Formats: sequence, C-alpha cells, structure tokens
Amino acid sequence: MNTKKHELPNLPYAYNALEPYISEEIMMLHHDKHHAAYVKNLNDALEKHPELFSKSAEELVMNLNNIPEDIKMAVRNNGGGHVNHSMFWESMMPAVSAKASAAERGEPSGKLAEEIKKTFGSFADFQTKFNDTGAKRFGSGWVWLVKNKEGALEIMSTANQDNPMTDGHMPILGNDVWEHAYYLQYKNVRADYLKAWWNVVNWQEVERRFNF
Ligand code: MN3
Repeated sequence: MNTKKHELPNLPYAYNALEPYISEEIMMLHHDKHHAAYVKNLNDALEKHPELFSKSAEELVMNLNNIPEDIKMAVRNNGGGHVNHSMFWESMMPAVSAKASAAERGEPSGKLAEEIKKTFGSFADFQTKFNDTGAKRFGSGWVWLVKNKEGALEIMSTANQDNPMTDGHMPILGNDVWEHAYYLQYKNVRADYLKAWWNVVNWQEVERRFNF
C-alpha cells in the first residue's frame, strides 16, 4: 500500500522575494509554521486510515463526502489548508516594476483577460469586486476567482480552509484573508493588504490554471 506522507512544498522564491508587499517575517511564519502544521495534522489524521495516503490532497478535498467521519473535519481543515497554501505560493511572484509593460508584469492576457472583461466589465472592476469580497469575509477564510460548474468566471469566498473544489468549482486564483497572512504588516487593515497583494500575483500561473 502506498503510505507516502504529504510533504510541505518549498516556496518557489525566497522568503523576502515578495517585499515590500508581503514581509519576510510573514512569509517565514506562514510557510514554515502555518502551512507546515496543516501538512503535519493532515498526515496525523490519515494515519487512522492509511489507505487514504494513496490519494492526492486535491482528491481528498474534492471528495470530502467519502472521507470517514472520524477524520472528515481534520481532512477538511488540514487537507484544505495544504491545498490552499500550495496553490497560494505558486500564484505569487516577486513584484515587477510598475514601469514594466503589462506583458512583463504578467497581467492577464488572451482568453482570461477577455473573460474577466466580459464577466466583470473591466480588470479594475474585477479587482474591486475581489477585494470587496475578501474584505467582507467575516473571520478567517479565502477569496477566490473560480471557474464555476457552468465554466464561467465567478468570485466567491470560503470560510476557514474550505476550498471551492469541494463544491465542484475550479479555483484559479485565491487570496488568504486569515489574519496570519497580513496582521504583522498591515495590522487590522485587511483592505490595504488586499490592494497591495495584486503587485505580487503571478498571472502566468493563473492563466495556466484557467486554461487547464
Ligand atoms: Mn494562511
């Protein structure tokens, strides 16, 4: 039986690579402590049903209904935490100079740019709606751009570490609005974090997910 444990992925850049928008201290704690804890707690839960080590974290999160009751909540929270953060690190990159062209900055282009315009009116309107949705999430959670069940773009928010995949939506971009993602730098002003975060979004990766 495959009993390979889930592992914490390395960050695809240095801890300080997202400064000044996300501090090195936040990135170290967020990756090395928070994400690491989700991975450890997921593995600890799966020890009770080791046959589930054969499933990827995404498969577990997509099929929560099939998870045994005694570990379902642990897999929902920690499997979700592992999937969400793995995607989150890949969705960011060091900020590029504001003088760079849209292509160099990696803003959405092609079909994704067209879909965003068609669905939300403009890229700026999309960002405003995404930020508002993230700001309104009460307590801890995430704000997402997803391809919904009909294949259309939609902005949604989930509580805690819930992932849109559990309800059949395909997440293509997510921002973490837990206080641990911003409090050391932005204190209580989540709205400022949400605005600053756009500087470090890796649109090439978002487009890759959109086209998948
Ligand atoms: Mn987090």
